[in-house]
Amino acid sequence: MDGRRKKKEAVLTVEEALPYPFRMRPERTAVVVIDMQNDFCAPGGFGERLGNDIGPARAIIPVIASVLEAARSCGLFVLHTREGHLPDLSDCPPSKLARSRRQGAGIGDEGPMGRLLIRGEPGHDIVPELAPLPGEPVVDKPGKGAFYRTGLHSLLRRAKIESLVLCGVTTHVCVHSTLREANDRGYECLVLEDATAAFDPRDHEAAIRMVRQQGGIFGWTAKARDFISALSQNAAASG
Ligand code: TIU
Repeated sequence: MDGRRKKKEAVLTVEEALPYPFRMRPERTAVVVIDMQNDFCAPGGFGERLGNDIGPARAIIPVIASVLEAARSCGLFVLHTREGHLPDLSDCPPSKLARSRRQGAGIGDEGPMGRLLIRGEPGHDIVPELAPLPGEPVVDKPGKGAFYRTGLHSLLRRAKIESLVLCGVTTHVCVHSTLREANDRGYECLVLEDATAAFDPRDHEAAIRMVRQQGGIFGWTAKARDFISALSQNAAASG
């Protein structure tokens, strides 16, 4: 037409992914780090107050850090999410509030990192090791899924993203809710099994198995190192 040839976009493959190799175009792939906040990863936060062991959430911090380092060096789109509510709780469903109180982790109650699960409080901050870089979007969400009452879908569409690589906590709650919402919207999702965690490893294992069952009913799973090595092949190829 105008004589210009469209540049062919690279396609990378995570060969070890299950249930079969995961193919992605790096220019259309986003790494999504879900809810790696003090409220879920630090003592005295919402997660621990719910009665959970935060050990597994803390254990994935260095793994996610290595994923972020690789993704950033390849220029992948990186974004972060945080679960939390407005100080007046106007965006918190009464059902969620009542159940949190019943469990001894009342949303909005005072804790050692400020009010539990409230935007602007220290507990709501992302852990320092995984702090977003300037320019990386942070999507604040009132629900478990990152698409519900947020601008995430528009943000991803504007960036022409078609594939999501999911990290964060917890595998069976916010990661799965986001995965399912993303899957229904047509995104191809890869869940990094050692860069996601649940408070109870049994929940994590079950949630990971659910992703890839029935031929990848929600998407794919892989280890962080396999995703990183797929990215490094790209770096090697483009010199
Ligand atoms: N309770 C639990 O497992 N998770 C949450 O409440 N939120 C997220 O998973 N982020």
